[in-house]
Amino acid sequence: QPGIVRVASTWDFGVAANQAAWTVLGQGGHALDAVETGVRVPEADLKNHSVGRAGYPDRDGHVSLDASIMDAEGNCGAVAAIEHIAHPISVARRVMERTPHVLLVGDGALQFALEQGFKKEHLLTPESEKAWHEWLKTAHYEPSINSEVRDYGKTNLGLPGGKDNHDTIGMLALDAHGKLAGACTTSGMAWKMRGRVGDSPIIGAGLYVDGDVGGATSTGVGEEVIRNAGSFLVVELMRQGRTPTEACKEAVMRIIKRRPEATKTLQVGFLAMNKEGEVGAYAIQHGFTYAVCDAKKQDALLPSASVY
Ligand code: SD4
Repeated sequence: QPGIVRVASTWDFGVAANQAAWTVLGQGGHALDAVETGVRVPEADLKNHSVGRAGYPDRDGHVSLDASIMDAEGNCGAVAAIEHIAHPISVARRVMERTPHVLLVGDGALQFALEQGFKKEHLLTPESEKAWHEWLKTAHYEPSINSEVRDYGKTNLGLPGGKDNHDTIGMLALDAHGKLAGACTTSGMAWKMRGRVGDSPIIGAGLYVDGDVGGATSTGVGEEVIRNAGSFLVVELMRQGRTPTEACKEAVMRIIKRRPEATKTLQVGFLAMNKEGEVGAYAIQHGFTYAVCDAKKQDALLPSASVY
């Protein structure tokens, strides 16, 4: 009997991204096409300062993007610190499908994208440039917990630091053929050091999919996720029998256990989907949200449970 067809993604802009993914999934299309189509929406959104075009730059003013994509068979591709390409997720997919490699970075990733026919563009918008000039006045790097507008009720928990610092999109989909796929794309932490790479393009950190078990993706301070091989950990915990929510919670607790003090004031959120299409999430801090779309819930936005 046919199983559930579903897509889930991080944060409130996941709603629009899911709807785009649903145009593929709802017609019996493939999960891999769905996640690529879905995350291209926030990549193109000029109001979103943490993904793709209009993403906030690094401290030297360069918009540098990270993205990864993975299917149920362990095929994967990623780009890191790529500049001037509006849809890094599509370059990541080309890395997966047209090279013998998994990850291309920086100038090499750009060269490959141009060879593949992607257009070289200026991605720093006047608004993002203005925000960067504002930031330069203090040049104080302190990731905010959640973007203010997305924080349910509390505003950055009264903590210092900039707003709109992060909000990556991670997306997981299960198609009518019973296949899972995932994608993750971001401009990374605003005002990061030049050359800094986060968790999003690191397979096993920001994204992991295993067709026998499920998939996971993450958002928040990538350094903490890389340190703990976060998304791989979530999938392995599901393999051991945890529900998606239990697995996300345990991975969050592992991150906190490693650095109890530092993690009091930073955000990491995980989103997971098992191969039955069950979805769960967990975050360190209050304020993480995720969007779920299937034939019944066309555009549900849900608050994640959290430690604080
Ligand atoms: C990073 N994890 O580059 C990304 C940023 C992010 O929500 O997720 N923001 O570390």
